[in-house]
Amino acid sequence: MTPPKKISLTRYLVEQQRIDGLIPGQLRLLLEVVARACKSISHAVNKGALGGVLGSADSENVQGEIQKKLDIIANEVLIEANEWGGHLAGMASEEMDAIYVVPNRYPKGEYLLLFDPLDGSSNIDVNVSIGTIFSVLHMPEGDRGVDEGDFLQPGNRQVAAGYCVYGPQTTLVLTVGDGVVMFTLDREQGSFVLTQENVRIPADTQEFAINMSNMRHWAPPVRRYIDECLAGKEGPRGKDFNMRWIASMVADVHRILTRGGVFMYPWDQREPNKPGKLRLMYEANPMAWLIEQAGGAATNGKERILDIQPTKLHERVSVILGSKNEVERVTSYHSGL
Ligand code: P6P
Repeated sequence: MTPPKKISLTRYLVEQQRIDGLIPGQLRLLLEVVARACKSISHAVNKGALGGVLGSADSENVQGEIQKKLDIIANEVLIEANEWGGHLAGMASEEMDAIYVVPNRYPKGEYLLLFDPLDGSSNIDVNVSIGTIFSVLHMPEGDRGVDEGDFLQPGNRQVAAGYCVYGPQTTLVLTVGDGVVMFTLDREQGSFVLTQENVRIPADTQEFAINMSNMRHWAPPVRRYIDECLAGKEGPRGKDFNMRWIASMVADVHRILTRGGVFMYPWDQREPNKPGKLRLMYEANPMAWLIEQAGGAATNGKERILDIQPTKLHERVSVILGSKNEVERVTSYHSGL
């Protein structure tokens, strides 16, 4: 029997560009450069202690979080890989306070790239899956220089979004608005190979993901939803639920894209002025688009995440995403239904 045809990321993007025009040449170049950067990050992550890349970098990022060495390495890899290609006007990263404008020594392109270079950093030193999350926007019209305001577009304006999860496999997950596809890194060939097309999330689930240690701080609608799940088949849901919490959004979202579920990092009263822990521009927006493109839903408890108009580059948001019927139930509890 002839082996199944291996379709590389490059071939997939070229064929998609030819078929539906959703991937103009510059965007195809951007996605291939990001994928190559993720391969380099995967290599560094896989080396772990052997590469001297574990542990803290003894510095803080704009979020006030202690940076891991790999956070900084991943950020530098993405910047260096993307700045010279002529496809970008600028970049924004969880690890950098200000935007990164492509230096004048390189040509500027029409796209903006936003990323969390290494999400789930608390898992790096304990060998648990982590990942890179990225979002692509179009530079607004006008031939003036790029500034932070150009990045402040709602998630429904993304032209591409994805992540690369560094786990037992290194898997790149991508949408350009025509569904979700997955590519697994073939380390022998050094290329991403198409391993899943038309990813779909079941509308119902029996699996929720939330950090239960924050239970006493949750708002009543979240507490009600989780209490009902915990009540199991004797309770109002009439079925038992399972719980997962990897504390790495990329890994939790990958599980949901693979078998369904609901992921929640809601507002809580620990820091009432913060809408949530996760960042809108380079965590919630790309993940929300992937989830919706796979048939799921993503809200902040009150509105669709992709419709939120950002006001600050590093603003945070409450996140409820995954199987559509569960997300709609949690959201309905927030409106008192
Ligand atoms: P906690 C990782 O730091 C992250 O930003 C997400 O990837 C993850 O879902 C969340 O924070 C984990 O937060 O409070 O459970 O450590």
